[in-house]
Amino acid sequence: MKKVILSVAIIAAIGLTSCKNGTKKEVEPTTTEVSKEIAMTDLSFGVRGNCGMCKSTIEKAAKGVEGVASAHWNVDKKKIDVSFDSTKTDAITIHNAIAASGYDTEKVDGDLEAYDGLPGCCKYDHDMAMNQSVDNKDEDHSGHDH
Ligand SMILES: [Cu+2]
Repeated sequence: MKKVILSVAIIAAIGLTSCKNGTKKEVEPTTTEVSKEIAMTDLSFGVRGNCGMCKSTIEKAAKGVEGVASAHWNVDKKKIDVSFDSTKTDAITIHNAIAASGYDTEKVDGDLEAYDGLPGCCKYDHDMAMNQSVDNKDEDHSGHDH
């Protein structure tokens, strides 16, 4: 008789825990631990844009790609740094996502319809130099004395 009661109790306990799991959804931040174990690929490339609003649009577009862990666009350098899981996505997918939001990248021209929908301050110049390096020695020979 005790056995029966025990098994009923066990079943009830299982039922409760599984119910708990059902309502919990995927909010548990176990992914932070996992992402540390996955080898992340760091990538940076040029993206045109003007201001802080551009920054949030560009970064949102990049982060919208599954597998992208982080995205930081630099308004001065016109360049984005992304970190992504190369088993889930690749560079060109991220380029395309940013281009779809209306912004030119080094490899893909921004979608013109999306560009038209951008706020006035964000209508960047399509001839803007991107991926500007602060210590750019390529073209500038004024710095040295040979
Ligand atoms: Cu802007």
